[in-house]
Amino acid sequence: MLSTQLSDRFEQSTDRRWSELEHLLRQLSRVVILTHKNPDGDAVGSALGMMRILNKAGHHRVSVIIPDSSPAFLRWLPGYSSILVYERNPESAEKELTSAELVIMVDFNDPERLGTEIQTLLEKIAKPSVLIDHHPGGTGFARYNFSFPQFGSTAELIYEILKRLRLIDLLDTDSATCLLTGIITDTLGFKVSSSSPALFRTVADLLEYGVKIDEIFNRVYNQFSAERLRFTGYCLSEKMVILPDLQTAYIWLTKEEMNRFSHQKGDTEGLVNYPLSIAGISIAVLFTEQDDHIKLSLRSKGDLPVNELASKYFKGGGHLNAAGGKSYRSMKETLAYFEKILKEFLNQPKLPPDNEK
Ligand SMILES: [Mn+2]
Repeated sequence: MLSTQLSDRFEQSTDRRWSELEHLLRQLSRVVILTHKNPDGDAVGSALGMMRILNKAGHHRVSVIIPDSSPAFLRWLPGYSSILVYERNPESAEKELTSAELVIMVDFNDPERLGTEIQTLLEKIAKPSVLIDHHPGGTGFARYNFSFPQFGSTAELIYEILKRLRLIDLLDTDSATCLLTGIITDTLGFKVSSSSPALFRTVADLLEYGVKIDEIFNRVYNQFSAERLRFTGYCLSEKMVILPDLQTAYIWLTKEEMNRFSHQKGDTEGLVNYPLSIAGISIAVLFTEQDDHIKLSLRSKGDLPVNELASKYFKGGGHLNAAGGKSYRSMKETLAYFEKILKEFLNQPKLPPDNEK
């Protein structure tokens, strides 16, 4: 049965694609792994896990480039210190990309998520490129696209790909730690609906390599500063609006408020999940004021598709239960618009009856 389950996980792929990938990895040795901007645990964990395994394969020289810095709670990951941050060191990153023979992009499917500078550079150097991702609705912009939205994280997908490429024997404690961190952060600690039996088999396999799962949870989630916890308290007590009839709660924050709490990059991370712990709330949104727009982070429970809400009304997208979007209106107008379209959105006929209020 196990072999059936494995092949089912790649049902849309053809054998030819896999042999092409194997061939590429055999032929080309200088590899750069690239993530999206604002790299999260899945992006960084996937990139570092893959880097370590390809380096162990012997004939590769692999480096990881991230467009800008990642949150501090990821900087303990094995191999993190070798990462090149493009924003901080564009010359070295450009040199590395120019001399690469293969570019592997992980955890995104829209080239815009690289930022204009890296996008332009990639077009200029025109290297063979591989995309490994789990977001729905990709443009398939790489030369070889491995896009599997049925996976809850890129890290879980990479584990299956390594198995398929017969590289899984090269896994060790460090690479397994990186991949498991990616899985944990993208599944919100196995709390999303994509947490399949197959996922837990993968997690069990990773634990066989001596990964300390409690350490991952502590290092990722129990790293708040006192200021950040107070900021969270402020957001929940002063800035959370509850719309019980629409099963929705949202938090909105101005730049001034974020500055007042000596806000660090990443301090709003996870904030959007708190309202979902209220009984009867199925949609949570965080609105944060940026330089030229309002950023939306959306979360939902069950089968409420916040990615549709994001793409239809807020120039965004993402997963069923976790998505992002943008608004170029003022905060006040954005919130009014959101409340208006939310009613319309929840009244769409395909939602379950208890949401049709
Ligand atoms: Mn991901």
